[in-house]
Amino acid sequence: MQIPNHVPIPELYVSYESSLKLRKEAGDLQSWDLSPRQICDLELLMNGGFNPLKGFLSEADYDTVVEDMRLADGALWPMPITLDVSEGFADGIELGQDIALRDQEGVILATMTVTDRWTPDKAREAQKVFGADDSAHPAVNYLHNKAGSVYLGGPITGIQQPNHYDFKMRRDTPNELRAYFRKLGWRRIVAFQTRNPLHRAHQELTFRAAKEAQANLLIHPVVGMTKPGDVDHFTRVRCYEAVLDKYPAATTTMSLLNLAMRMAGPREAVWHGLIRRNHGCTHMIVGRDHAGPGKNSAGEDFYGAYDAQDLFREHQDEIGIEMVDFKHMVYVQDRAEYQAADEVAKGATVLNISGTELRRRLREGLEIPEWFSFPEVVEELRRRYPPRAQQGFTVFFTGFSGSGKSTIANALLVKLMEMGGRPVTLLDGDIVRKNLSSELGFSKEHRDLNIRRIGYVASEITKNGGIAICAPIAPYATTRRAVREDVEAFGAFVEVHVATSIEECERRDRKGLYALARAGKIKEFTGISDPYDVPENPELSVETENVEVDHCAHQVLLKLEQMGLVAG
Ligand code: PPS
Repeated sequence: MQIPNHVPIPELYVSYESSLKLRKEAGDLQSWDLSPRQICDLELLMNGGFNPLKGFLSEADYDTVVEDMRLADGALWPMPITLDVSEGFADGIELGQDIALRDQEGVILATMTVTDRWTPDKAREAQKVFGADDSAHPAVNYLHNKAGSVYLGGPITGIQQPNHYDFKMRRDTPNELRAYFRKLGWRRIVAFQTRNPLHRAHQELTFRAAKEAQANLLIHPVVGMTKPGDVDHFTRVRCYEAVLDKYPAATTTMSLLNLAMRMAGPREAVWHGLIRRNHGCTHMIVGRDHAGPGKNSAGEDFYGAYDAQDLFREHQDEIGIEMVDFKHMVYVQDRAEYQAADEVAKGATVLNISGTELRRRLREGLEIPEWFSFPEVVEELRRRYPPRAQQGFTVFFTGFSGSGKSTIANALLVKLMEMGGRPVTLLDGDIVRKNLSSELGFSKEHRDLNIRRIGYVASEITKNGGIAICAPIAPYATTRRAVREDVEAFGAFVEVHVATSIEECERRDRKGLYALARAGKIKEFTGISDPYDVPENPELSVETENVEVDHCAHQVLLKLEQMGLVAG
C-alpha cells in the first residue's frame, strides 16, 4: 500500500520507555556485530526508508525478490536486504530466538527475532540481481568476498538510530523530510540521487528538471556506501553546500541519505524510487546509466545506458513516483551557456570534461575552467586531491619466497628516502610477521589476516600522505584486491609482481626453506605445497633473473614517475 505524502510512514522503533527496558534485556541476548553496510540497511529499515520491509528478508521473500523483484506478498521490492552472518554464528542460533544487533562500538541498535536461516546460492543472486556473476561488479565482489555465507531473516524491533557525528543538521529520516515538506507546503518534490560532486551541468539539469515538473528540488546524496574509489562524502557534502547557494532561495533543499548502494543499475533505480517515495518525494531524476557499476571483466558495460530508465518507467505507477528523464547537459561555447544535448544547434562548439579528465586535471594540478564547475567546488576538490606528487601511495610487492621482493623493496626505500619529501615505511613480510602477526601461521585464513593487517596499515599511511612499501608473498588475488580497495580510497596502489619463477627461487634457496619444504618439514609452502595466484594486471612486473637489484628498484621508480607519484 502506498502511504500518502502528508501522513507519517511507519517506523520500526519502539517507544522510549520500551527501548530502555529492551536495551537492558537485550544485554543477555546473543549479539551480532553489524558490518558498516548492515548498519546502513538497518537504519533505513528502522526509519521507514525501506518501507514496507519490517526486517531483514525471510527466505521466502528473498527467493521472490531475487527471482522477480517482489516480496512473497507481491509487493514490488527489487533488492535483497539480508543479514549475512558467519557459519559459526548461524550454527549457534535457534529459530524463534531473539538476537541483539550492535554497531561497531557495541551499542545495541535493535533486536531481531530470527525466523529464517539459510545458505544462499550466491551465484544465482549475483546473476539475477546484478545481471552477472562477475566479481568486477562491486556488489558481486562484496557478495562473494565480504558477505557471510549464511543469511538470517526476521522482524526488527528498533531501539535507537545509529549515531552520526557528522553533518547532523543535514540528515533526515523519511518522516522528518515528510514533515518538512508539509510545513513548507511543498506538494511536488523532485529528488536528485547522487554519489558524485555536483558541477555546473548538474546544477543546470536539476534546476531545469524541477522547473519542468513544477516541483521543488531535493538534492538527496548518498553518504552511506557508494562505489569504491568515489570521492569521500565529507568532501562531497562540503561541495554540495557550496552548490546549494546557486539555486533560487527557498526552491531547493538538501538532505543526506545513509544508504549503502549496490550499483545494481536498473534494479537499483527502482529501489531508489521506492526509497524516495518513502521520503515523501513525488518525482525522481533518473539519468543515463543510473547507479552503473562500471565495466565488467571483459571491459564491457554491465547494463545498457537506458535500462534503468526503462525498468523504472515500467514500474512507475507501482513505485508511486514519477520519473524525470535526465537531460544530458552540455556547455555550448558560442552561447556561453548550458543546453540539453538534443537542443544544441548544428555546428555549435560543445565543451565537456569527463570524470576521468577531471581526475587527471586534479592529479596534475591543471586548470579546471569556470564554465565546468564552481570555484568553491574546485577548491574543495583540490584540497582533497592535491597533485599526485604530494599524495600518499602504496607500493605492494608480491611474489614467491626468495623472489627478491625484500631486496628490491629495501633498495626502493633508500632511493625514496634520498629523494625526500614524504615519510616512507617498509612493511616487509618478515618484519610484519615479527611485529604485527607473530601469532599467525600460513593457512589461507592466517595469510589473509596477515595481508589485511598490512593493507590496513598501508591505507592509513597512504591516507596521511606517506609512502608505504609492502613486501609480503600475498598469494591470493582476492585478498590483494581487497587491500587495493582499502588503499585506493586514499591514494594510488602500485602492485609490483616480482616474477621470479619458482624454479629460480628454489635454486637460490637463500633461507634453506625450499629444501625443508621439499622434505615435508615445512607444510603449506607457497609454490611447493600451497597456491600462488599470479597477478593478472599488476601495475608492473619485474624479472630478477640476471638483472641487478638496483635496476629492478629503478624500474619501480620509473613507474612511479610515469604515474606522477614522484617528481621526475
Ligand atoms: S603471506 O603468505 O603473504 O602471509 O606470507 P609472508 O607474511 O610474506 O611470509 C612469508 C615469509 O615467511 C617464511 N615462511 C613461509 N613462506 C611461505 N610459505 C610457508 N609455509 C612459510 N613458512 C615460513 C618465508 O621466509 C617467507 O619470507 P620471504 O621474505 O617471502 O622469503
